[in-house]
Amino acid sequence: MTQITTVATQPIAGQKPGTSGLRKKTPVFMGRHYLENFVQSIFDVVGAAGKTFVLGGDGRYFNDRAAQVILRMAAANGAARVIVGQGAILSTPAASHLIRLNKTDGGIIMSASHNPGGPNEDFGVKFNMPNGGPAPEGVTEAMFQRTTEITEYKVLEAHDVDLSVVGRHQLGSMVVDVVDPVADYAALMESLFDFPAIRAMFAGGFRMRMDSMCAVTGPYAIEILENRLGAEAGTVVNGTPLPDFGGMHPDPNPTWAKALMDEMFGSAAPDFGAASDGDGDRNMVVGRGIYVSPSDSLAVLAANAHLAPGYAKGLKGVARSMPTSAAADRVADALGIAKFETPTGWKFFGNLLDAGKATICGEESFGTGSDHVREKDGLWAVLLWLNILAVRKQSVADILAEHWAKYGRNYYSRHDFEAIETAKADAMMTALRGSLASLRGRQIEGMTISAADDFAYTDPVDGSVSQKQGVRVLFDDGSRIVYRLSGTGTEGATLRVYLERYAPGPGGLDLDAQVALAPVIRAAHDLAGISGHTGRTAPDVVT
Ligand code: VG1
Ligand code: CO
Repeated sequence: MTQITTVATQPIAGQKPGTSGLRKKTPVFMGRHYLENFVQSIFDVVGAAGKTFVLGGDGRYFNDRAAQVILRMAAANGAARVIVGQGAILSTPAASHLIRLNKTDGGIIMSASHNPGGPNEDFGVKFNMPNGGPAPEGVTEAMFQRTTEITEYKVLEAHDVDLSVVGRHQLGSMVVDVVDPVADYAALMESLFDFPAIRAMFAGGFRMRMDSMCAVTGPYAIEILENRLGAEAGTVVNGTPLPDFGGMHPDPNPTWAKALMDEMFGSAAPDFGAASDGDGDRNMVVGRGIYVSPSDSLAVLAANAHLAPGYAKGLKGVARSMPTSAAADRVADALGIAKFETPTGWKFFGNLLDAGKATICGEESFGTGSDHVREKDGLWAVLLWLNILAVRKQSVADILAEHWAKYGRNYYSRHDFEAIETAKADAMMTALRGSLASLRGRQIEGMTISAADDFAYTDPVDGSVSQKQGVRVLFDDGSRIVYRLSGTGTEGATLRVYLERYAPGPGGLDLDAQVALAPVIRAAHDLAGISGHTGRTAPDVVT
């Protein structure tokens, strides 16, 4: 027998979703009423009665248990049907696709993305809308409000649903459809890219390394790259999703994907390398002996997307997050298409994609995607790169060199200062914000500050306004510094400093980015008083 129980509860402080959903330490999520309060708040805001949702996660520790709780709560709240990835697994872009494909009322994704997983690491839950994209600020704010006043939640008393095999189950009066997490996504990729051309490139001896970092993309990458495109067996490494990601930190950047970087810069380097993050929405691409900065990757993809069948008609527009370099803007200008600058976080791209204003979007944090789903999509970016390489028959290094020669180069780097005491980071940002009015005209490191502000965004589609999205300092020579605090961390504060400098070419295009940016980096430390406020003189992670 199954029976709906109403459990009395009390609000738990601090259940406030950040840049992408609610992220906390796993033991916090596993604490009494914690997951339940948040899930009930989601259902209270979006409504569950008679609705269909998608459910899946990145496979981290607690993913399987949380899925059972969410299913029982969905059933108790009157949902009609939930589509779950087999083993409760779904990459974020695959979940977005399933929401759209099945025209569901949204979906719940269990992931803390790049944050490490395990009993003492991180867990997270995010809600995606019927368009497949992350809930916008208005909705996440309503969910947070709900968590502050919740008094009860509903759960069905029932056995676990067997999620290990594909098929249909009944949970109370709700249907649970367990689906292959890869099949529909792989079919979508096949509809966008020239698989025969890429297959021919692999058959011709092209070699790549894909590091799935023991996170969710392994099964997707093995099916698509090895099985469908014929890349040699073993192309995908760390391809089995593990609850603790094998102890890896599944953040695809040169620091955390060091093994891949070493291989790509070594003597036996393959032609192309890539890595993706915990939930599969982000990517790093590397050529033989050359690192592709995410901002440059976005620009190259925008400039060459028409070479892939799915984008042969051209792009409607290109959108980038504010801290992302202006390299993509130059491509948009050259193509004569619209360009957009949004706050950090994929939720801000959704309206532009839905309204048909932009086709390709990207963030400096290794996220790129298009209107094929409403999330950033790591494997999509890898496949678009492969399609471009198959058509142009050039190396990654040659493609980048040609790109810079044509558009100039936006030298770019992000410096992260992690686990700073929150009060100190806040004090630094407050002081910086207080100094903005006086910065204009100031000279530093041979540059003159032409403007300084706190980025605010008015959504061009629905008119909603998002304030305080990051401090920008602009210089007369086109250089730029951006400061903001991370909204995805779970320990103290992470300060992100984004550094950019433009070199028009033809000379000065092949410097090391840190060397080219040295004056901007010094100015960034000076202007914000980073060491005075935080005690830090050097970043923990440089990308
Ligand atoms: C970071 C990135 C941001 C990205 C977000 C979620 O946010 O900077 O660009 O959208 O992570 O990505 P923050 O607030 O820590 O800077 V994912 O793939 O890790 O969910
Ligand atoms: Co992610």
